[in-house]
Amino acid sequence: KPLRLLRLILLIFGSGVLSASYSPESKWKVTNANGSLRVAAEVPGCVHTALLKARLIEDPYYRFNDLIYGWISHDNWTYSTTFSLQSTNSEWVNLILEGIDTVATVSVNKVLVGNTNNMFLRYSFDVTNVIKEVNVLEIAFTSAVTYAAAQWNAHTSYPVPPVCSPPVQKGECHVNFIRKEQCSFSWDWGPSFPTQGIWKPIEIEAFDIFQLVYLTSVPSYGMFFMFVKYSVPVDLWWPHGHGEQNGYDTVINISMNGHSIERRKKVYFRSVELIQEPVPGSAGLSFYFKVNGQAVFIKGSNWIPADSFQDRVTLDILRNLLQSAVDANMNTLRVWGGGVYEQDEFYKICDELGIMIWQDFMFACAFYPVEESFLEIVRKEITHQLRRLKSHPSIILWSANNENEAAVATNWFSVPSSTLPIYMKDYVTLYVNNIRDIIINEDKSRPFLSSSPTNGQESIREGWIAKNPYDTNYGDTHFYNYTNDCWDWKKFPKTRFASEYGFQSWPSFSTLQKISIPEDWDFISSFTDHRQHHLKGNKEMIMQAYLHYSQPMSKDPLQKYKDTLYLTQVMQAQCIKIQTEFYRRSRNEVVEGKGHTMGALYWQLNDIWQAPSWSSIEYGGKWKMLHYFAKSFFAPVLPVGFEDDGTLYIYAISDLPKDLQLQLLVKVYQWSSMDPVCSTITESLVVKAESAHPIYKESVSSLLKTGGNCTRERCVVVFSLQAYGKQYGPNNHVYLSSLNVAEGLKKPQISAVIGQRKEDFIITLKTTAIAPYVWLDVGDIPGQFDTNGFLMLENLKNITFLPWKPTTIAEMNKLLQITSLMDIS
Ligand code: BMA
Repeated sequence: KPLRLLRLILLIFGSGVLSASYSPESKWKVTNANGSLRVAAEVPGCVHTALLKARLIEDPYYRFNDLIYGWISHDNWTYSTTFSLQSTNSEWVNLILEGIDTVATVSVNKVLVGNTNNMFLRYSFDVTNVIKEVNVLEIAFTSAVTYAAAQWNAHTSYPVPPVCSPPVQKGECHVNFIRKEQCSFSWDWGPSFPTQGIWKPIEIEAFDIFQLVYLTSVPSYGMFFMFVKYSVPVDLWWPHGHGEQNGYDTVINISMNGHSIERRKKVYFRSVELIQEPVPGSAGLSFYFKVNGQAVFIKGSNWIPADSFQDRVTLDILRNLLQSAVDANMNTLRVWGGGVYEQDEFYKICDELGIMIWQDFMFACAFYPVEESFLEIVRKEITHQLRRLKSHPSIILWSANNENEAAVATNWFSVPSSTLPIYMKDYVTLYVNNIRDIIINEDKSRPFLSSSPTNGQESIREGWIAKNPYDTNYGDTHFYNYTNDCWDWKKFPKTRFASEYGFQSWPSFSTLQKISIPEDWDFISSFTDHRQHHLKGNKEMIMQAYLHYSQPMSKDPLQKYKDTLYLTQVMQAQCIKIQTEFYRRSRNEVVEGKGHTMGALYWQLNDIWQAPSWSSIEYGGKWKMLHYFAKSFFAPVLPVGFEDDGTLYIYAISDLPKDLQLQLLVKVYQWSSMDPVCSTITESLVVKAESAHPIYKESVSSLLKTGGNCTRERCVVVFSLQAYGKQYGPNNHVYLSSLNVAEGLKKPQISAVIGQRKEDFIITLKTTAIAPYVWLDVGDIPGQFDTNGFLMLENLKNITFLPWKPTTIAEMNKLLQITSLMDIS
């Protein structure tokens, strides 16, 4: 037989790629178990989106529809299609399923060719002997919920909790028994939509001798790449803010017996190390990343799935969210372990934009079974995902799970303590003896962590499960506290690396309006309760907000509702600002044995639906106030102020590679006037490269004496870094009292004139008084302001709005609403 090559494949469906053999019959249908529902389906896609498209259901995100449509996930659906194939006399014909969600039997022409039970696996089934010219392909799903329960029931030796999601999440049970997006059974920010469907393309491939399944490279320089040794290149890949994202276009030719395959691939070179070494003056070990030999402060957030229905996560959505991360001066995202290994495009964009990825494996907040059958599919999953992803320079770390070391160490699920050793052993079996072993074999080019949070080396020393995985002297920490006053930075752990911390807020009215009706627009409503999946979440937000801001008092219920939404965003933005600035300024210091903080990843970047959550970006892409604040508190050069025992300190923070000579300008304002009562500028001082150092110290009482009749309640301190009249980094300020007791703040009249400059809009604001937290909102016109949520101290201020889709001044004028703090009391 002549030697013919490979994978000259018929892409039968998916991703809009149609082969010559595409025929009208290659359309999918999806049918429920009793045949009463039968609709056209798209591949990639899922049952929910097929039903929505067929108008058999409304928007699943609308009001309470997540509960109403629970039946969809409990039914068993079958996808079927007919496709024709050009006659092939190839030796082998495979059916390739890039992603099946999740439990299904696959048959071709009524012959069973394989089973699937792992959403994160690529399946290849041999169909050589069943394939004809015209074929019927059928993928019959079993409900993920039913399957998970059956697995749990079959596991009789001992329970593997958490069993069900907490009632407030209105979710399903036993998600840890199925290799599927863990948050699809509900989470504390997300609905329960345990989808069924074909979430990645399906292909047929025919070949005779060999096939190319994975083409991988590892981005470390000096490493072996394919068959060629590269010496250390000149142009390395750097994270955003630290250099260019250089890469090389390569052509790879693989030959065998005179036959060859050629592929093009972009390859990158960079090195990454996780440094855990003694820290002078501190017990424990450091925990920081060096990229290309340089220490990098990790700034960013945590990524969750961008939709419950993955087929709706388009390239545009990914690009927009990732660009928003970069625009907020982030250099890193953590792909959190309760979601999905993201699509190839996600990592490609991160490579291009220089966003470093802390990549979790998809295990979260649970104990997991370790039967051989479970381990076997996990091993396949890990191997597949490593081979798919390891070429990306953006991925700087593999981390085996989210919070499962902590779950075992501190017995989250209250199993009898006598049985804890079983779970500890299982933990090591899964994450160390299986997952870690595979990673070490497949990819030595980036560090591995067994969990997040973990104590790193110290956890290993303690047998992979530290007594306290939240130890601030080791590894990374997650920290949440909603009852402490978030303005009190002393309540935050001075950790080596903050990989999760956060506060909730509500999305804006324009986002909620799309999925609710007027009776829902009240902070005390069944809708408000329904969308809140974190126990006491709404109360906590309000309590935290009222510590420092006055309660919305409008007599108009709708206005009061909108004001409350606004206030939750103010609270969240301010809390995370204070906490993040604390982490950034702790970079170079060790105080009472604590410090040397080298990472701040707040929880969470994005949303899965329109609901209260910890996110800084709403479902749909709109930036919350926090995201605008992040742009400032993650700025490469930033002055940060805070009070300690009656003394005001200002630190200069710089992530730039070179020292700067700058002056610090400090102004004191009375709330009642836009003219500062005092203004001082320091001598030129050195702001050291890649560091955080104190540059100013003054007792608050003497500062207050410098101007007018200042008191803590009457005045505010504002500062910025300058050189020769040019400002470096954003303005910053310190409030000397809570704003609900501030004196002199007046209700400002803020007017706006909108002009256009090319595709941008310039909004000229004019205020009659100092205005804290000035918030510009243009409803659902998609786009971003250059700044928002700011403290307006000057009479006039120009704001730029960059629309993401063309719009007009008339539309902007119609929708623009301006709110500031004093409007709501
Ligand atoms: C962390 C995360 C998520 C969760 C978040 C907010 O622990 O890992 O599980 O959504 O807290 O509660």
